[in-house]
Amino acid sequence: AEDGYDLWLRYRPLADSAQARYRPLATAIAAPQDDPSIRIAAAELHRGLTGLLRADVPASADAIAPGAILLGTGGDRRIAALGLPLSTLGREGYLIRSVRVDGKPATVIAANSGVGVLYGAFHLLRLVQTGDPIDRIDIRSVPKVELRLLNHWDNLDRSVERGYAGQSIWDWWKLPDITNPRYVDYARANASIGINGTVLNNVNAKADSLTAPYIAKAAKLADIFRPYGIRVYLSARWSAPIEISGLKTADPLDPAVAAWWKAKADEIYAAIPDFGGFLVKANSEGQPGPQDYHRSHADGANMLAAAVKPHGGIVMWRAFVYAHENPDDRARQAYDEFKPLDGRFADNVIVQVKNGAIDFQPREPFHPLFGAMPKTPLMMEFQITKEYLGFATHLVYLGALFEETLASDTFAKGKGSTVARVIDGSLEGHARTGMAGVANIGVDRNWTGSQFDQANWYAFGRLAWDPEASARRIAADWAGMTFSTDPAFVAPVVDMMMRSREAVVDYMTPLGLHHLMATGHHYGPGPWVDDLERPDWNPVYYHRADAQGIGFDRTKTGSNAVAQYAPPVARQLGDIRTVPERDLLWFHHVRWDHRMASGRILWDELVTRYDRGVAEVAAMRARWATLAPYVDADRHADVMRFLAVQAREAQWWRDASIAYFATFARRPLPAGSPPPA
Ligand code: GCW
Repeated sequence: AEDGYDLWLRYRPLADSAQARYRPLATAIAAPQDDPSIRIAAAELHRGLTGLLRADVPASADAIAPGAILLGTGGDRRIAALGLPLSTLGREGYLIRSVRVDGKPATVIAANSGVGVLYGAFHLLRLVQTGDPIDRIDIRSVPKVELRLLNHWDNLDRSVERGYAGQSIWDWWKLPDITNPRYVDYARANASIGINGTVLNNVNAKADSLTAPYIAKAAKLADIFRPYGIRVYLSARWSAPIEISGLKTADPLDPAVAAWWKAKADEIYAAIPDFGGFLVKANSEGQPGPQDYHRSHADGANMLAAAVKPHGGIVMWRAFVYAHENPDDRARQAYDEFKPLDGRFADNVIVQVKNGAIDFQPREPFHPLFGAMPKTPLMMEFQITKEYLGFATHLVYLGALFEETLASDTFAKGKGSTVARVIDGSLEGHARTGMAGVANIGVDRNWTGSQFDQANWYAFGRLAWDPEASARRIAADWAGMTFSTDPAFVAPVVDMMMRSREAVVDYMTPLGLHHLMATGHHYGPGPWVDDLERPDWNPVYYHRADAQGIGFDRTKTGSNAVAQYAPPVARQLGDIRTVPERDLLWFHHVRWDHRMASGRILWDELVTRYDRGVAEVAAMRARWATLAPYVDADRHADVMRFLAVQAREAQWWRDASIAYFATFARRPLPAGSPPPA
């Protein structure tokens, strides 16, 4: 039975006609055996092509038959003889070309490293999986972003913070002696989409993860991942020197503290020579940090950075801070704390910023820090796991969300200063660049808790490689590889995926509403909650509904958070006449009878959007039902069951939200509204 374990690397036989087309173009794999990554590339091609073409496609060191696929780096004699332009590919880029070798037609996959060749092999496989022609090809691909990382919020007891796919795949008790074949499949899947690093443990870190036994466990995983081009990183707990070694302080300017971290870094690098570095959540949500000692984020980050610097390591310092004193607007805090530090971070520090200023909502305007710290490399943090978007049960394609943020224009250096260009370093001239995704992976057979959540892992990797790639194209690749390449299947599924994001916005938090989820777990509606210990945890703090209207005034008359954006953006968002409706209630407190673009008043529009979200899920469900002929019965039924839950819960969101907001608006439902379920 199909259970989704194979992800997008299924390699089931293509249709007979397609097999016949590809077979002469994939007769054998010629690959040198001395590079571990190239050996893996050859093995993957062998496995993939043999499955897809139902023909043995042998891998060997030298034989060049007509139709061979030749792998290698510029160091190989045969590749060198082809005179390919490898010099601009960097370490990870690759070329795939139709060439002639010894007079015979062949396809070459060439790069400057074995990992580059491996990426190219996965690309060639994708072409075959999705039915793209591979005769006369000439592909050049170079990643635009240097660090393409998963962040696992995995705890050492194997629970996963905000994880909805079962326990952590890291079996800490059995490591390092016993390893799971799943670690290899994890590495294959990540390499296939260009992910080159993984932070193994939760940012809410335990000091234990930096002790000798855990370093040995992490080292074992690093050994497994290395030939797949994946480096291991660890989240560091700020107070670890106190907790592990009994130091009196964790003050970053105390020489004993700096010496402790230096020794710790040396110890880690002795076990993991290519250790990537540390990820740090400090002075946020009660975590310890340098501010406990009246030092700045830069003081903290730079001290750690000095410890890993001799080994080539980096520090990723998170800007997700909101803290102790209650600010009048939580959305302002990261900018207020970090912007003044621009230019004060060491050159091996990169500041990791969430896509929006609150917290991974179904929709947030881009974070105002993007474009605002030109002297500091900023990396993106997206959340692949759907903490605020219905966990693993709701079908929401996040490619659309990621793309929307990346395409947003910061106007930091005039028009065209997109978030993507901040992230890829081209806007401000940074070589150090990165994108992190909070992983949605667990021990469930299908890895991500649902079939369609695999698409979010996939899309994250592809967009990290190229932040300007099209989410729609990526969805089409994924759907073709994962289910069926039949256009009668792909077209409606891609359409459904692309619309699914707007659907969840509509039925949970339309028109710029945010943070209305139930307390703690964030599943289901809770807009009425107003009794939590901190005001900025309460949904009422965010929607601010009253008899006059609804929404958070972030303009001059309110918190003025809008002023954190570059002037053209601030002007547009700060003016109720020009703000896009999708962000309206994020920035403005708006009267219930405000006239919307549709001609409806705000209250009616709000209700209409909630209805629209519910209707969209009903349409998704009806559509998926018609696609049964293209999908194996098990996975089809699996998705069907999830959509039934989503349909019910979209109604729950709508009915609960409208009933609650009606107590302020005191207006009838607009004519034609469907009755509550
Ligand atoms: O989204 C919030 C989550 C916390 C998380 C925190 C963070 C890891 O609710 O679970 O903690 O953000 O990103 O640090």
